[in-house]
Amino acid sequence: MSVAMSNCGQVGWITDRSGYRYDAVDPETGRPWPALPEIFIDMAKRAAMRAGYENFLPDACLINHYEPGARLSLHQDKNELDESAPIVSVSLGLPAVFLFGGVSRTIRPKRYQLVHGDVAVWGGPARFNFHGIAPLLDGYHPILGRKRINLTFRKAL
Ligand code: MD6
Ligand code: FE
Repeated sequence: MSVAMSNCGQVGWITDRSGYRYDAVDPETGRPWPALPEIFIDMAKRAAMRAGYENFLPDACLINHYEPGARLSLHQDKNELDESAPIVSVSLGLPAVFLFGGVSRTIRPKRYQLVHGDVAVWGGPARFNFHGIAPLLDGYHPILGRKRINLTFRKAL
C-alpha cells in the first residue's frame, strides 16, 4: 500500500518518465500548482521559528495521503536547493509512528508517535537524516476518518 502525493506552492514534487523532480507545472493539469495559502506559510514560518530557524520561507508543500497499511520507507529529503532550510511537517488525522534515524541508513531510527496537529521540524545537522512512516494502523479520526494527511513545507528553490 503506498502513499498518494499532491502539491501546492511555486513548485511541486513530481514523477514522470524522466524521473523525479520539482516542477512548476502539475503534469495532470498542465497548469501551475495552487498557491501556498498565506495562513499555511505563516504557520510553517512560526513552527520553524520556534525550532530555532529564523528565516524559513517555504515555497513548496508536499501533501501525502495515507490510508491504513500505507507506509513511507526510510529516505532522505535531499532534492531542495537550500540546505540551510528545515523541513516542517504537519500531521493530520490518524496517528502515525514517525521513524527518525541518522545521516546513515545504518543508524537505528527512533520512533515518535505523531497525532493530529503535531508539527515536526528538522534541519541543521539533522536536515538529511533518514526518516519514514511505519505502516499506518487502522482507526477512525473524528475529522478525517480512516486517513492520515501529512503536509511537508520546504524551501525547494
Ligand atoms: C510524514 N513525510 O509523512 C513524513 N518526505 O510524516 C515525509 O517524510 C515526506 O511527506 C518526502 C516527501 C513527502 C513526505
Ligand atoms: Fe521525507
